[in-house]
Amino acid sequence: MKKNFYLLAFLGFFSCTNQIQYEETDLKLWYEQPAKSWNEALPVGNGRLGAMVFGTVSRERIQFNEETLWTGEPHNYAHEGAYDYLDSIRQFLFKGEQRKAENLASEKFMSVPLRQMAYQPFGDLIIEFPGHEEYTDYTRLLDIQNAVARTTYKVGDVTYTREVLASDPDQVIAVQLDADQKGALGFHIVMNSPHEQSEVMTDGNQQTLYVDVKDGALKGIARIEVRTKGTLITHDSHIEVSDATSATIYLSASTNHVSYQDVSADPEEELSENLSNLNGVSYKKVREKHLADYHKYFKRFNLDFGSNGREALPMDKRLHKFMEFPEDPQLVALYVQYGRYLMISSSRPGTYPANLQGIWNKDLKPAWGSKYTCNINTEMNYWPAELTNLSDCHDALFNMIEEVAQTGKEVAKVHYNCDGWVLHHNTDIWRGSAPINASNHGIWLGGSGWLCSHLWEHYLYTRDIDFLRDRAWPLLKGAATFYSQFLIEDPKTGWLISTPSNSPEIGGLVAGPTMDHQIIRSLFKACIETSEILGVDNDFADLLRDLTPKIAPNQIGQYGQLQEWMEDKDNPNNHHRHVSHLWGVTPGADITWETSPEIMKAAMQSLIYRGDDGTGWSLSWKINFWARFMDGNHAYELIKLLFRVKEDGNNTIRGGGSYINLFDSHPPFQIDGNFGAPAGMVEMLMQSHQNVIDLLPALPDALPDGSIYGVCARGGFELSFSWKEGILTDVSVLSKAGEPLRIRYKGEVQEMETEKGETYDITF
Ligand code: FUC
Repeated sequence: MKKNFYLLAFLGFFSCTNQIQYEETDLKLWYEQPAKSWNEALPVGNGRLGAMVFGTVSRERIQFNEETLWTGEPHNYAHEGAYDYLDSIRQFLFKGEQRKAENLASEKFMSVPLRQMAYQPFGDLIIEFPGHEEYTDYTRLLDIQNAVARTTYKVGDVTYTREVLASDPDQVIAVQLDADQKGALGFHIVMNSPHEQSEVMTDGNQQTLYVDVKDGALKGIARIEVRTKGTLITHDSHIEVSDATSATIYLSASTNHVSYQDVSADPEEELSENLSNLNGVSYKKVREKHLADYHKYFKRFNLDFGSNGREALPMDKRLHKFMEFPEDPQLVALYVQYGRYLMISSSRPGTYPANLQGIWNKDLKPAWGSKYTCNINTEMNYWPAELTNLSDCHDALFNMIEEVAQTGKEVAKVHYNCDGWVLHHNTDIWRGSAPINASNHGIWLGGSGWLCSHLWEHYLYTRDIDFLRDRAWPLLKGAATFYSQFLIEDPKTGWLISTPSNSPEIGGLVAGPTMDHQIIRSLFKACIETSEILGVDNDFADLLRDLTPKIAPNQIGQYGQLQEWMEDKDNPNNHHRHVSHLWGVTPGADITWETSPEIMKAAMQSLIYRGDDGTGWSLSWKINFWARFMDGNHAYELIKLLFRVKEDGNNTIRGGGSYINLFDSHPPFQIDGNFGAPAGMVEMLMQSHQNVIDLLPALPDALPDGSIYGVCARGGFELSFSWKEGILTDVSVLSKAGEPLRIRYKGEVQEMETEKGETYDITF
């Protein structure tokens, strides 16, 4: 646009960056070279805005996202007239004519359109540093204790430091550039975008990127503002800074999305407000506010397994070393904390939940649309939320459930002529809830029930009765209402079954997959208990009491396995990544060693047949299973598989693993494993799903010493405990809800009344 000189002194913004004290921490991912690809770059995020920092020297790339930029537009995906075919589909299945059922369903029963929409990248911030082609003393790191990414290097005898953070209180991504010698900093900065319909305008110390998503109604605006005491020149295409010692760049981005029904927001309004709120505010202040805010979440929990010094290795070398010598206790603790970091960075109260890639995505056509797959992935993202003391981050998931319950009401009526609401195996930002992709796996009925278990679990952990009454109950009741009308008597067995459905994503369309029944039973149980707690809806609870024992039970098959279907047709040589019929073991609690030891044994047998390998999330689920089977050493075997190094273009390892930025690899990158594994790792140390808190139920030999602080248990308890040479040494329990405490170690149970707010030291 225009070319002018723009001196920031004029505006009165000064950043006193020389006063920033960079903290030392072992909780970091660090490297001796810049990222060669996106899967080596380091993620920052504030729940809404996310960025991947490459740390490339002469041309820095910071690829960014905003969580509401998707393809598509508000849309009702229900298939008018679908219900007319429900009975015929069921009858085909009852007669064993699966192909006919699938064909009819493909034609008449699927979502319109068949596929849902995709999450989009926003743009790239490119900062060029002329003359920095040769450099020495390079390091880059992600400090997860403080949620900052930092790169340092030297050109000649000048040390340059860059720091990037995503601030929730200030709603910006902030980039701080420093040289340790006066006037030695100079760079060119520009934004660009992979979107065909995008445009950049430069004005003074600001550049604005306008993005218009090609296939849909969403538009985004991103703006950077450069603040420096150096010389700033505005060019048509970029902003040039020279003779500076430091510079701060604030990036803000917004879209016109309001909700799944409404795209009438003015992105300019939110964006300029966020930037103008920072008028006169230094990076140091933004950083201080960011740290205080982040620490509020992060510091509630700590985990220490000791160290054998491997943190001295950069992460790429460290992972390779682990593959050879799988002892690195600090890496396991770091992985748990990295999961918490990613959760705080992708899920804040008021935002939307983490999708298949959290909030980080570089592709216009990301794998599986980077949507919300609800037959494992989305739920797995929230497994560590309550357990690792990030209960408030769970709110992001609840926001989505509330929306999907609205669209799911329509689908319940149009497809099943039922009241209540239903979600099949996927949703997107438009909250599609009808069955998508193909009838052999899209018609799966468990999405709504599984998501509801998160609302109930939130209550079990927090005992927040207002939440249960005002937010959870209408959703639980709606989902259970649907299933109570949808379940139908199986002509062969007389049991109530879920049909048509499938056992995710194996075996095609069937009548009565085991998983659905486990989910529905658990939901009914939660509803009956809620009705008792709140003293409401007794008649509805009575209906569920009547239906529950009629639902097809877990069955043991010919190979000693837990049957995945009504018929005893499991193939013990099938190593499929999904293990859905073990839902009742975890995340459900339908099957336990105490309540149903035979079924538990059969479930374990099923998992042995399935084998140890799998995609990233599958490995992570198996860590959780082995923790519940109380075999910590087997769980550790899965950790070894999850820590296999995956490098772009290196296909020697076929299953899941970890990229060198510790992102979970399906492959490709999918964030679920980053969340599922931490839950399993912590469940090796503590479990609370059996009306008792179990200490060290599945401690692997590889983690003989350690301590944990701030881990949460159902009943509103927060625990801290330590162990040495595999033996528990001390335990203290904070009672946040005044519930009675039952706690167990090596078979010895202690029981006591507690008072809200009191901490109890327990000795075994
Ligand atoms: C389900 C899984 C795949 C993948 C996809 C996003 O379809 O079966 O492995 O995780 O979701």
